[in-house]
Amino acid sequence: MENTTIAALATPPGKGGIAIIRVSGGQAEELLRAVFKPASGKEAFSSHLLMYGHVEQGGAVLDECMAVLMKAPRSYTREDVAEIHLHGGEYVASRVLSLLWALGAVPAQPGEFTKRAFLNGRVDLSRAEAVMQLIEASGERSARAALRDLAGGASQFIRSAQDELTGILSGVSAALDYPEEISQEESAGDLLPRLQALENRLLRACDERSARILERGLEVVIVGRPNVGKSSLLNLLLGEERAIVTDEAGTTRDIVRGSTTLAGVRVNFSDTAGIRESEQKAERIGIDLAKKSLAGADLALAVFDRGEDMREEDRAILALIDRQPHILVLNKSDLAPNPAWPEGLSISARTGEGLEELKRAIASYAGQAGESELSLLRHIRLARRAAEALGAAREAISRGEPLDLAAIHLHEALYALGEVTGDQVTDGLLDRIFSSFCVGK
Ligand SMILES: Nc1nc2c(ncn2[C@@H]2O[C@H](COP(=O)(O)OP(=O)(O)OP(=O)(O)O)[C@@H](O)[C@H]2O)c(=O)[nH]1
Ligand SMILES: [Mg+2]
Repeated sequence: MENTTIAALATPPGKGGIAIIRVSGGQAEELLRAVFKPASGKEAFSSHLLMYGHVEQGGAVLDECMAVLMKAPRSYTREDVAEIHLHGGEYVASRVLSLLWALGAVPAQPGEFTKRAFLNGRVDLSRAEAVMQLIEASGERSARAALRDLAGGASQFIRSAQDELTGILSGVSAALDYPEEISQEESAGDLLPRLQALENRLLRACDERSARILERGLEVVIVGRPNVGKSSLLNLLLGEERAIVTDEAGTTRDIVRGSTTLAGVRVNFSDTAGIRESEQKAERIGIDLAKKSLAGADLALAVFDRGEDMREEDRAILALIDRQPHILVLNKSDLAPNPAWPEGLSISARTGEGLEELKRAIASYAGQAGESELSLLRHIRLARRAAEALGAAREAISRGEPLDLAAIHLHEALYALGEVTGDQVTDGLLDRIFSSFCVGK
């Protein structure tokens, strides 16, 4: 892999102000010199100097552009890197890329620039992943968490756990090597509290729910009997006419989705078919879908028509949502209220009254998303695996088993932590992680 020089469009395809082609590898300078003619010879092709000039093919000018050469190791990949900043059109960019392929560059795989940065030791794995996390960030909170990891947040947390664990392991090795001097009881008395403390520290950082909300958004499903104003509410929350609204019961059948950002967190709404007994095939399927999405949601907005009496169908909804996080939304507050409704949040999907309060209430269900030391699900799963191995080691020691057994569990824990930082990785794992990146990153 070190022998190949990769090239790719680093900016999104399509029309734009500029299109940047990035080249990395041993041939980067040679390729840049072959396609780019600087306007001034002075200091041309000095490292980290932005040059003005033209891209040429066989003497014909393809574009007027800027270019820069960044010599190893002071580059994104730690290899020689060249960037060509073209006018942002698809045609010119693809012509220049074809030219580079013809000269021996190979197309970069998704995430390959960042993968090279990792393999060349410029960033550890958790920081490489933070690059992707930042690109994918959908709101302020996920961006903040990504920046923290990019600055080394997750990696520092894991490294300090690794240090502590290595310390514990050397104590265990000493006890194993000198059984006459250190009795097993003695070392157990010292080990158990340290293991417990480390286990707790790791577990405190394992908030899977928050991490999932940060990565994919808070899943909110809107349910209720027909005609209470679910689709109207979806449209109001999204600020656009996404779902069809009519005064006929049973308008919505398919699930209508839409996302927005509330208090820095991405929220994915699903509007569903009104739940009732129905003879209509399509409507019945819609109702089944509604019940299924309810089961998978982080939060249910149960919508009722405040202007009407509570019906059997409303009671069925209350029973359905009873066991999961929900907000009772009493819609149509612009109409004369029927006083018999339970406590809920009054809102009018027609006038927008109560909307801000509802948004705040929804955002509060995102909990501590982005506040914990680990924010990527992959990291959290590994930290939890490490904590479980520490627990197994503790139990083995408490049962009075030989220390060798505990040592095996401790090595398991160390291995899991190493998978976060990339000290322990397989090619398969790397491929899995970097293939989710975009080409050119
Ligand atoms: N007065 C008043 N009417 C509303 C309000 N919200 C919705 N409506 C009306 O209630 C009717 C039903 O609205 P929808 O949003 O289609 O209701 P739904 O719950 O999605 O209905 P289904 O898709 O059939 O289950 C429409 O005529 C809306 O204009 C409100 O806050 N006040
Ligand atoms: Mg509807």
